Amino acid sequence: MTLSDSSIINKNLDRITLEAEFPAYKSSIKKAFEAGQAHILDWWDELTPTEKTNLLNRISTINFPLIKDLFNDTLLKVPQPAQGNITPPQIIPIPKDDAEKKIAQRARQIGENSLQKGETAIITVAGGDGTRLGINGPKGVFPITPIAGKSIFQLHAEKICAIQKRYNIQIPWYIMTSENNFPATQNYFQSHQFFGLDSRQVRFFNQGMLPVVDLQGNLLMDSKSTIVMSPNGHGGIIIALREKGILDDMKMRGIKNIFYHQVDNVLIKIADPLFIGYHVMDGAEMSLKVVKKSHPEEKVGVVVNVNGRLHVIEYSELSKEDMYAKNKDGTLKYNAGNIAIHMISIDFLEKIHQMGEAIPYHAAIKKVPFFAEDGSIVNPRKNNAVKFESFIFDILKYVRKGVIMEVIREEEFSPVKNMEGENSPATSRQDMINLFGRWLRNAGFSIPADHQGNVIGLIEINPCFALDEEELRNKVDKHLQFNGNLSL
Ligand code: UD2
Repeated sequence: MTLSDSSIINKNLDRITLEAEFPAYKSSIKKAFEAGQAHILDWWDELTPTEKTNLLNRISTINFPLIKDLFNDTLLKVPQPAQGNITPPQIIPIPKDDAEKKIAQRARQIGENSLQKGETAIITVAGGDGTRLGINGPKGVFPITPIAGKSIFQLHAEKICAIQKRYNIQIPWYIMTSENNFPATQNYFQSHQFFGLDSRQVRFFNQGMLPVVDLQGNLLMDSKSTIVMSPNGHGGIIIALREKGILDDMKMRGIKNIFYHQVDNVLIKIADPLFIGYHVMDGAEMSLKVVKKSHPEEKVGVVVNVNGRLHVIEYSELSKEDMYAKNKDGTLKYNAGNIAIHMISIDFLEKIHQMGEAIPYHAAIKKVPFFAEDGSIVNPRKNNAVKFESFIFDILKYVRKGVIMEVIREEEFSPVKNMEGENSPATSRQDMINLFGRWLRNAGFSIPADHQGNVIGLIEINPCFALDEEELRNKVDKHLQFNGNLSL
């Protein structure tokens, strides 16, 4: 069935009968029909009463006109590159000389004070489906540490434990999940006693879901009674924070700023006092950490100014010309890679809520299995579907003051995205080992490396033993010998 407005679902049932039978769902049924999506009821006669109710409940959550607009706006129009005068932004560099180091020291102190006053909460966005990694379930449960095989979630939790111990505080940790991975995420934490954290400090909340459509704009089904739904992008956090009462919860706890990060970065310096400090020191609304791009086509957005306002141009939306544009010295012109680590002030979030402005959606064309008319499940070989996602960094256009801080990739950024190759579990493990190897070398130990600079052997340092190089230097046994396998 196509997008034409049909009033007959099948030979036994029409819209009027259906609305009469389920008056509570009358307006939703009407909207589905008006949007030309009546095919989602094609198997109505074959459904059990529970399946029927579930399907109607799902239909009632769908904003059909929005989906139609998104399809028409984002897919039928050629994507427009960012309009206006694009310039590289001002960035706080990695401190080199004494003057820069002094400023950094001051920022760190301010960040530590803010942490000690309990003004910072952590938000981990973990609602993505992790399709590129090819796993079934939350990405955060993926075993990642080089020797103990601890999960990404455990690694984050242990870093939080360590920070809490260092500053004698408790940091509220909010984890955004989606309908698809909420139960598995929550059960995972419960069955592991929250990895030593207080269960009351960890709160899960769901982001919204949107239906997935085919290339003609028809909603896809994955069974006779279920519509294919997908998380609405990490920008969905803006609405979810308000709707799920998270912002109120934060305000009640005296939180002023959020440390925001993506679940998949295993080198994340959670609640980094230096970053918090720069953000607080400048009275910033939203701040970003960036790294120099590793190569022009690296899959990270670039942070730029557009007409003087901060902006991230996503890698998929950056023109080839801008991607390869160079400065006179041969470096990339747009080189500030967004690693999706932000500080966001609560006041700024409130301002956005008050403005009531919608964040735009971006369309992603993907391969999505679906339930076909003949009742079979089709696993398409070509792209067949459109998912709509909003991005957190699109709120940057409302930012009046933001800080961009450059960090060293090898110390802070190694995401697990793909099963193999770049940004895979193998590269993330090696990046962790290499980081620990550098800490040990700087503490005076001999750690062998191959010609690419990769440590030969395995090293794992529990964040509770040492959260950083300095702590390691103070705690490590001076007589330690590295024999190729070291757990601390
Ligand atoms: C993201 C950034 C990119 C760069 C890169 C760094 C976007 C659109 N692009 O690219 O600029 O910073 O990360 O690693 O963000 N998530 C949700 N809900 C959703 C979708 C995603 O919580 O509906 C989470 C997901 O669990 C993950 C994070 O957002 O933690 C990033 O998602 P992704 O891996 O799809 O983003 P990616 O790699 O395309």
